[in-house]
Amino acid sequence: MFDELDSTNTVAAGLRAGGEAGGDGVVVLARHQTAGRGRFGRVWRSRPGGSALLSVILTAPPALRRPVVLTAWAAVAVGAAVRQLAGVEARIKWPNDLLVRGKKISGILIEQGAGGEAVPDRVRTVVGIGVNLNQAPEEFAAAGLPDATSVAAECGSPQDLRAAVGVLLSHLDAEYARLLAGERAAVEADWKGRVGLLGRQVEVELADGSRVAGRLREMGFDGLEVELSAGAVRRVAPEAVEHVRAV
Ligand code: BT5
Repeated sequence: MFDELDSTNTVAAGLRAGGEAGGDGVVVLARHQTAGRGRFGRVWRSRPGGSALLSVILTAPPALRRPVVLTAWAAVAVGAAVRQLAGVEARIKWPNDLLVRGKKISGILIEQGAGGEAVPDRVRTVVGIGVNLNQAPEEFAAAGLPDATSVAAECGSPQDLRAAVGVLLSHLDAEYARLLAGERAAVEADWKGRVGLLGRQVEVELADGSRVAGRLREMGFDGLEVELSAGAVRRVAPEAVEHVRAV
């Protein structure tokens, strides 16, 4: 646990993979980050004590190490923590945001193989999680983030950082235990429920810039099935999907 560092993901990736400090299950926590990152070099904003900021180092077995599985794991655990802390349900916005009433309460940043030596047969993944805890709506507005929210803004009670982090870690542990116990389908079902788009008309934006529109017939770690207007079904791998939106 650090008072201040640049980014928990950067520090976690820099820990020696073979050593105890950089081993499986180690969590790097910070009260404040001076260079918090989102995806594609975007900035993750926080102020001291305002957010839960942490990175988990995982050397997950091959079946679990796909980013879609690990992002879902973190998102399901954050969703359960937000429910426990704020008494509200967070929805997952593909691929890595958690939204309450349409506003972003948490973001997840998965980085694999960045900066760490490989453990034989085990790729190291750093799962970075930021959860907004104590920011007021005015604070977000002043920071240019009108579409952000926090646990305190949702439930009206200021959050103790350590207690909130404890709740978050206990859900991360419990969901990871489910994955390791072979209960991938249970985590997948929770993830699917929190995405909340099954059966709806959606537009899927693919990594190559193309779009697929239709009814989302099924979704899982193995792919999305979109029923096109003519009745044909298009299957896409989660890795090929940039965004999924209801239309
Ligand atoms: C994310 O990226 O949402 C992943 C954020 C991961 C942050 C954690 S904190 C611990 C660990 N260490 C790090 O350095 N990072 C991880 P992305 O989907 O690219 O979204 C970034 C966008 O979210 C920004 O461009 C803003 O629009 C918005 N944003 C920034 N700070 C925010 C906040 N506190 N709350 C809500 N939205 C925010």
